[in-house]
Amino acid sequence: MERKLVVGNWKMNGDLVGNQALFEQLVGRSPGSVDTALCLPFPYLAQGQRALSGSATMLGAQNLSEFDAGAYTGEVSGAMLADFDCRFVIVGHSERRALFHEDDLLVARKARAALAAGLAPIVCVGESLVEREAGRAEDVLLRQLDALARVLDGASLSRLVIAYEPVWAIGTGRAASPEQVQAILSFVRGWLARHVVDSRAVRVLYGGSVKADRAAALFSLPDSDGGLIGGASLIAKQFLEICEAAA
Ligand code: G2H
Repeated sequence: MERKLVVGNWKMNGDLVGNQALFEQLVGRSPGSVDTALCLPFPYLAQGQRALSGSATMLGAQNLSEFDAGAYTGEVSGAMLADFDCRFVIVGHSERRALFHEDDLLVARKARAALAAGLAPIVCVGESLVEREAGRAEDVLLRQLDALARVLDGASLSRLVIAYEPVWAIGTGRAASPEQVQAILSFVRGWLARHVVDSRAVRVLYGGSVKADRAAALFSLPDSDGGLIGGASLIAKQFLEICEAAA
């Protein structure tokens, strides 16, 4: 896709005062030629909705329930996120897969719930270090992607955003090399081409220790449509420089 997408994933960080300062430093400052979004913790969505209203930066969340409504204590539905003008929701982040036991099919059902609520799910896929070193990276990706195709039809798959996030490069400072990233982005593109009519319409992002100094090299890869940015999205200068690198 022509326009790159840069998404900040704040993870479980922030507070009302600090968020406000960050919004003031960010809003209206990202380049107009790049799509940007911030995925906030649930309690701060209302604050984000106010702060981002009228700006080009879109709002997102980091998780949602696979269910629509009902007796699911502690869950948050896609419709609730849409009520706060969320456009995106991260689904199946490796931290949720590893720490909260989300499996491939649950992730796919959450993606389906997001689409039903009119949200664009940013579905995270990626292999662990052990899996990579065993030469199984593509097998793992295939398993994660195939689960999506078991739950979603081609038209629904075409509305996903896919984020390749190698687990070994997340928050470790150990970013994957551009060659490693391109190899997997191309693999994901190949999978999409077999499942989606207009596979080029699907954005494929990279995430994992992206910092301003490496962003341009990653964004210029042939199969890159942008990035999912964790730690660096909490620092306005870093995040804006990353957005500039995508322009
Ligand atoms: C990967 C990424 C954003 P970070 O989790 O989702 O985080 O940039 O801190 O590695």
